[in-house]
Amino acid sequence: MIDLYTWPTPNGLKISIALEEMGLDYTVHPVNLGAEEQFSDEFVKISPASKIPAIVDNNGPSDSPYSVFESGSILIYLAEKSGCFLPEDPHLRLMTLEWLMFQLSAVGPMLGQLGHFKMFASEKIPYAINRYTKESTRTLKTLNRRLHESEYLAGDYSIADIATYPWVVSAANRIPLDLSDMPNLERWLDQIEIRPAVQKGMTVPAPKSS
Ligand SMILES: N[C@@H](CCC(=O)N[C@@H](CS)C(=O)NCC(=O)O)C(=O)O
Repeated sequence: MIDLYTWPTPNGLKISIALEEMGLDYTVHPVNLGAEEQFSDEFVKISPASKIPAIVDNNGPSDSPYSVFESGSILIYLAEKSGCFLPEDPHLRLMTLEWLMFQLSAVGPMLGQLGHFKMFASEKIPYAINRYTKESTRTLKTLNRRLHESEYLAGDYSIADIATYPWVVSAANRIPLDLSDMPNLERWLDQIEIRPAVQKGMTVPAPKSS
């Protein structure tokens, strides 16, 4: 059984989608970022930078509990544990890791900063909003070009798609950025959206009923 420490943000949703896709049993532990629960002493032992997501695999290597932080590391760990969504073929594996790294180093950070300056900053700073709109659009156009030549980011559906999907959903629906001139990206979104595991993973953690 895996303990998942998460909150409904794109970085958290990647891991619930992956766990659902891989059919791994997990227990959800919501870490309420608004209440600053990520800074608790208990959570920092699992996630040293006080960020979600993090996991504890109670049946880790040598069958002992094993904690993993950073969403990219968690995705690679889960893919290797389950044998799913990270090909063994060296070329396909490298391609998957390239697109995964592109999400981790460009798509997520640029959209994250854009979301911050557009939605949360108390002072609206046009330079920052313009800069991150431009850089975010640039990453999305890169994905759109890639998806013109490939059905999924690295050939078959993989952890690269799982990592990128919740960020593109956020770009389209929350920030929002206009994707209408990126038809390949829209086609890819539609293809992933209908996957039952994705639909389930996108609802984790479920809102508390009052
Ligand atoms: N590089 C990290 C980024 C994780 C991250 O930024 N998590 C955000 C939520 S999406 C968070 O925990 N924010 C709380 C904080 O910064 O205090 C990863 O990919 O796991």
